[in-house]
Amino acid sequence: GKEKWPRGEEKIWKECSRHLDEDVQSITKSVVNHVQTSLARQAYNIDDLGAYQAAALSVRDNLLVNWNDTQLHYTRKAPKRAYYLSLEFLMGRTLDNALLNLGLKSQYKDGIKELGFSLEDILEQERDAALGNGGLGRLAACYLDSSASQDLPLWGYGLRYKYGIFQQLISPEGNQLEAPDPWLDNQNPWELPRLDVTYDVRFYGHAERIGETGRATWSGGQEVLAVAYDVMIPGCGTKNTNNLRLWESKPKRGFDLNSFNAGNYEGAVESSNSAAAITSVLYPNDHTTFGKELRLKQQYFWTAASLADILRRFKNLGKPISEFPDFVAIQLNDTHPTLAIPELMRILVDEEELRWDKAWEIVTNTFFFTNHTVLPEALEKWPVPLLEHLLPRRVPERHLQIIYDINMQFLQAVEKKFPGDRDRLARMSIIEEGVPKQVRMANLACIGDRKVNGVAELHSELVRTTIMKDFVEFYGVSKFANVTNGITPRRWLDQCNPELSTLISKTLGIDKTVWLKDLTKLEGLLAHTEDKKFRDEWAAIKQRNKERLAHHVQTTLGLTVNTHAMFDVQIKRLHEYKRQTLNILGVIHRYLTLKAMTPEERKKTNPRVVFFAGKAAPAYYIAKLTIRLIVNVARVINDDPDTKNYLSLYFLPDYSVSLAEVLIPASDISQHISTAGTEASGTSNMKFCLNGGLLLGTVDGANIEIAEEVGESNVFFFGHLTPAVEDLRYQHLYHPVPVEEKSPALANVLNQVSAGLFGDGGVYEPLLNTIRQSDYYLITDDFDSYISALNMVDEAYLDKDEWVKKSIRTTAKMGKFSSDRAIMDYAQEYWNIEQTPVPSS
Ligand code: NTF
Repeated sequence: GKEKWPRGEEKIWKECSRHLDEDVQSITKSVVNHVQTSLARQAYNIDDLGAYQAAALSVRDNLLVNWNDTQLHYTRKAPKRAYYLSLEFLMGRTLDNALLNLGLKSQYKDGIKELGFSLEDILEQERDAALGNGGLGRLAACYLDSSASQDLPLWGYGLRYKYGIFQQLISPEGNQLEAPDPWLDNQNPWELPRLDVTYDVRFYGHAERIGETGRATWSGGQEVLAVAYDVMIPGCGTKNTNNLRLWESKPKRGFDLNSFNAGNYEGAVESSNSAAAITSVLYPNDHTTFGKELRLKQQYFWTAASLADILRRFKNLGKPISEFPDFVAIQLNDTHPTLAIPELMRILVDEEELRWDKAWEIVTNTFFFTNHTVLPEALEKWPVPLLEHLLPRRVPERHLQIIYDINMQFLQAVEKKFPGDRDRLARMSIIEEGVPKQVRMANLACIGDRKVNGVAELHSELVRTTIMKDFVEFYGVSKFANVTNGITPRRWLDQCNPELSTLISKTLGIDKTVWLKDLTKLEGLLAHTEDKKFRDEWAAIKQRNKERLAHHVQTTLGLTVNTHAMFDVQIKRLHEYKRQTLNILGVIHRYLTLKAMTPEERKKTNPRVVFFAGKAAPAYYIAKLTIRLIVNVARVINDDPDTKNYLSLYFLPDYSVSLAEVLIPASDISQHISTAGTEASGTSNMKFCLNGGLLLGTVDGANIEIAEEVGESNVFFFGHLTPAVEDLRYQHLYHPVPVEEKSPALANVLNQVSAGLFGDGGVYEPLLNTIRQSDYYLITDDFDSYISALNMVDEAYLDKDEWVKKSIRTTAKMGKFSSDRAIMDYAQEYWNIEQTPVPSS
């Protein structure tokens, strides 16, 4: 018979159940309790870090009350669920966010104060969870926040890297150095180890086909254990608390007994090390692929464990396997989890013993795929020999065999629709011919999915007309859609800019949870743009945010920032397509222009402080050289008595989510200046605008939709448009025009760098040559129009009143860019899942 739950008296369980601590007294009590019984410390030896840990554990207890209720509610209601598979979740800090979402911040502030600590100080003790590179990983984090806030039954699945994105240091010469990020060293109060939730994941070994059934068995090789760690994701203004499940790899047995018995002790330990290595580190590449075996192992380990877990949960429902897509939707965040497609085929065919066609129907109704870039170097391809080696080794290799089978059926269908078009078959094939052959993951993802989407209107259109053109012609256009990215207004306004949040609530006359969950309500601010008192408060908050940033720079770098200048910010991964070079060359141009002025003329200019932050992939030479140039230009400019009151420049090391939270609210203008057609969306552009910073950018990614919302008169656009890019690149190659002719101003800047104005010019030659030679990212084409745009920004800033109005209008029109809108779009148009609010008991 069925086991009876609960085992004891239900009444007792209910009576003893934990509830949220809502008053200061019980909060103080629970913090002290954790100091004593979790940390084994006391009033006499507790410092800020200890106080942070105790407070975090106490908040975690509260989160768990909601988390448990949510999971039970989802289990009982058994709605269709969505799963977000992402190799990256760039979460940042948790404590402040959890307090705000639980609505307990002021109580904790008081409680902590009674214990003699300041909440502000202890919040600073938390290390960022930096399990991501940039926009793709932060987007995943925003979507988790929105899924909980919108009561959607969604779980994230990722890897629990022991080391997150590297710590960036800057050497005395201005070079980026990388140090590991041991973020788990102080224990992580936000995760729940689930040592009982484990799966075996097999690598290597061999597969044996079973007669003509199409099935196969797979055995031998290395078995690794996947252990679950759960991270609670609280929603705002709701009980719903979702789950992010991160897998850690462990050796299945302490070590390999066979080697040990054969006297090979080292070999035995090695295999256990190699299991642990799988989740040891996040790959720090952004927009490139390295084809490393360990990365492929990560991808397979993670997709296999996640699918096994999803399948187990589905099976608990007792439904026939054919109903799998009625209860499960899986979103593939980029091509990283694409091996989930052959893996689910393997499970359905080999283990569930379904016919191939039936299995394929399930698979293609389960998966959805988001593409995040059209840059060719970022499109994942795996060498066939690597896949052969990693997954079953002997012929026929199971996953590879499945991929070949999928490909064969697919190409037959293509051939039927476009008879004799061999070039088309070669382009659409999952396998790219060559030495070695490669598996094109984007093709596999597209073929194995229900729907493909890009992340902003322009980008989705480029997906349809460039990288997926053949597939659009084959499947029809309706399979290829758009979901413009979004950001969570909880972290990116309420948390990072509390004063502005308060002013907005006061002005709109509504509780913050209302507009934080329906961001279009911000439009109500428009009615107040003519109110001088409101504008003054708005401007005063910006000023205080600038002072907060200046204070941060003072305490971390020991440098004094002029807070009366315009704050101009570009923060993102260093990449040629993002064109930090255009920015720094523009700064040099400004410097040279100022130098040529008389002191009286300079006084009439608009003082400007330029901030850069961002990491370069460790092997990306040109990006690292750009950092070096920025750092050395900063040294010269900031020291020049002629100009330093009018122009200064800071490179803030070790960019992170937490640093972004200080930088973004302080910006007057931010730069999003990618070559048209290269930045799929961008998401920091939305964050700056939400905080009343204006946007200087190219007609690219989500900049376009931001301008549509706020009106073109409130943004500063420049540069060539996407359709011109290809022709310009062609001209650079076949009809080059010297920089001197194209832009004398730019030529002068380049020459000054070469001549050594910022230290040994020779060092920068490789960087300068990318511009002087093929100039793939069109710096020479856009430079003059960039400089005019900067001048227009200066001019606009002189009219302070009008500037503040623009700032208010910008914030007011950002409703569309809430990640709540985006997640609801996925829920309704893709996953077909429903809001499942947990009743407040
Ligand atoms: C990034 N893509 C894009 O470059 C950004 O424009 C976009 O905002 C984010 O994704 C989120 O959609 C990638 O990081 C990757 F991996 F695809 F190259």
